Amino acid sequence: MNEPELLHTIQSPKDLAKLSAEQPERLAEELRQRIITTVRHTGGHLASNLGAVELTLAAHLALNLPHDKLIFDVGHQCYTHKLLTGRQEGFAKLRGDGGISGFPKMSESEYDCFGTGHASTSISAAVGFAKARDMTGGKYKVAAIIGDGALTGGLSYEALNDAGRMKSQLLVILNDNQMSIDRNVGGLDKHLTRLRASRRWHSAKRRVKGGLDRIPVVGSHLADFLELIKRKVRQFIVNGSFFESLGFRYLGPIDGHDLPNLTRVMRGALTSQYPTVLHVLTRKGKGDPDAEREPEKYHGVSLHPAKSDESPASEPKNDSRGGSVCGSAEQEFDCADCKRYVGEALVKLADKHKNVAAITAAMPIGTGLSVFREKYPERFFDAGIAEAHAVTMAAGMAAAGVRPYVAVYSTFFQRAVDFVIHDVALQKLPVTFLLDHAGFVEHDGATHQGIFDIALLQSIPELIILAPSDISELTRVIEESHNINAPVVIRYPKALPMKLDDDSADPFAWKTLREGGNLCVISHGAAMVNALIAARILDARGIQAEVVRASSIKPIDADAVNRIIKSKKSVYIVEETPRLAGLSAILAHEFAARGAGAPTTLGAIDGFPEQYTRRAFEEAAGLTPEAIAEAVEHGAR
Ligand SMILES: Cc1ncc(C[n+]2csc(CCOP(=O)(O)OP(=O)(O)O)c2C)c(N)n1
Repeated sequence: MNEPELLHTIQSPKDLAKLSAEQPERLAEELRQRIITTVRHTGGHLASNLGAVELTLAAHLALNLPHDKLIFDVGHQCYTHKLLTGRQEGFAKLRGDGGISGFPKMSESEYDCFGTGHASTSISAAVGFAKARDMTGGKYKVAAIIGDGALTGGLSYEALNDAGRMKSQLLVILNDNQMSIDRNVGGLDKHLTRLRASRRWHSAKRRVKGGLDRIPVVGSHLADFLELIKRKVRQFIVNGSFFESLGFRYLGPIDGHDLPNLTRVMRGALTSQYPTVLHVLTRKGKGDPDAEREPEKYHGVSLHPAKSDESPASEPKNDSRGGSVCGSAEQEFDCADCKRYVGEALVKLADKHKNVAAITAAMPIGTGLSVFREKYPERFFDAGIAEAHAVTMAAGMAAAGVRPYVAVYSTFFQRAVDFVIHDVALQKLPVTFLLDHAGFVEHDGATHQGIFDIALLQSIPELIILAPSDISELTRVIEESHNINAPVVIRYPKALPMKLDDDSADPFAWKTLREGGNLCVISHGAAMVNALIAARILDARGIQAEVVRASSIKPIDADAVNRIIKSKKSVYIVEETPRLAGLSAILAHEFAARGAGAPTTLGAIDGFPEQYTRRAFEEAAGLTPEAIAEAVEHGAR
């Protein structure tokens, strides 16, 4: 007979107290199954969540939430936490329109005490909570869960360095699965490998000690002797942990899937009145044979439209590998994911030029660079989750005569802006930045939007910003960028149509894709195709609008702007931009400088777009072809 489900009886962490001693392990299995079945339908982060089930459940058993504070890093492993905190219903629509976020979010639940989506923030935030507690006489405990991948991010070290001198409770739970999205990189990973090895030594020692204890008299002496030399031998093997040298207590490593022991040790660790690191070993993808075998492939599972509600998404895709999403354009244009073509274009460039190098920040698959890594391993560099380091390292390489191409997502590039200004642009170094997922980003929600890069970069002198709107143009400007002796940003969305028009010879020249009357629509990037479809809709209504492709955002094409000002009555800019920023802001200024009224922006975004589908986003922003046509027609009247 099947036992009744435990999970549905857990509506808040308080219900965990009602479980018998054996039930938490059954609950862990139910959580794991719920995550597998849901994520296969909704898409989401599979492997990371499966590895963190026991870890999260143990934290819930050991802490008193929401009084105590549990802070996640990246947050992509928070599904168990969401299922235990009253969100089982919303979980069925995870990451979809109207569903819950795939990341912790303060506005979603009192149990999400700190939101996240970008890596390496948890220890800093936890230090903040602990300092606030100590300052205000609070009594709560603070714990951060951080992966070994997120620990490669620089902010983690700044926080560890600060926290090491604290003399109050702060628990850092290191979720070590030896993986970032891909294999983890760097010196700290080597150190963790040594610490992991100490676990094998510990368990061997425990076995020997247990055996000796059972031999009367001689055994206990020998065991004492063993205890005596323990510290020396441990030092020899582990050579002191990095965390201890910073002032932390270090516990572990322990098995992250042995729930009873994990809970016991975590409870103990939380009694420490000093900053403490608990090193927990987990297996990414645990419980799903495919995800265990290929955790990098199953890090994120893309939403594939299931054929029926019963059929799960068949082919899981990496975080960023999902099927192409061109929004409205998909029905009319042949669309594809950009990253594949970016990878191939870079390989071609490297075939031609020996000085070409490719850099990524922990996302070789997500940015399409894995093909480059295979062909040119000695010219490929993974900086870890360290976008700022990737940028300044590229500056150093460029200063030494190499032509580096740095491929990162637009949203993660945000944290490297000072380094772009100070190390690259100021020194006029020819580094090319390839910003993937620029513009609106589906499903991951507010933390992952790529809408801010133009706003953040447009004021930087010397920097060129190119925004191709089809894959043919994208690969061409990558090739062209090698001839440009200046820092260049090439920004592009996850997916684009293959070809909208023949490429212009000059990457800086704006091109008229469709002739029109005295109306003009200027666009770039993912929005371009909807502007074209809108012009066709208008044509059917007897209204002719010119459609201009603004391939270069900085510099703008001054000749094209002068011509448009002279010949057009109304000008519209169609782009995915925050209000008062982007090409719209640049053109408002340029038009005013020439004595013309500012063009009208369609699509300006107020606030942080949530986890919409592309279509829902276009509807909310007024960027569907119909909405664009409507607005232009209205202006024409
Ligand atoms: C600043 C930043 N850069 C890149 C990413 C993309 N990213 C999401 S998860 C991840 C790997 C995280 O590895 P780890 O912390 O070990 O967690 P695991 O998935 O292994 O549990 C990366 C690189 C990000 N979220 N934030």
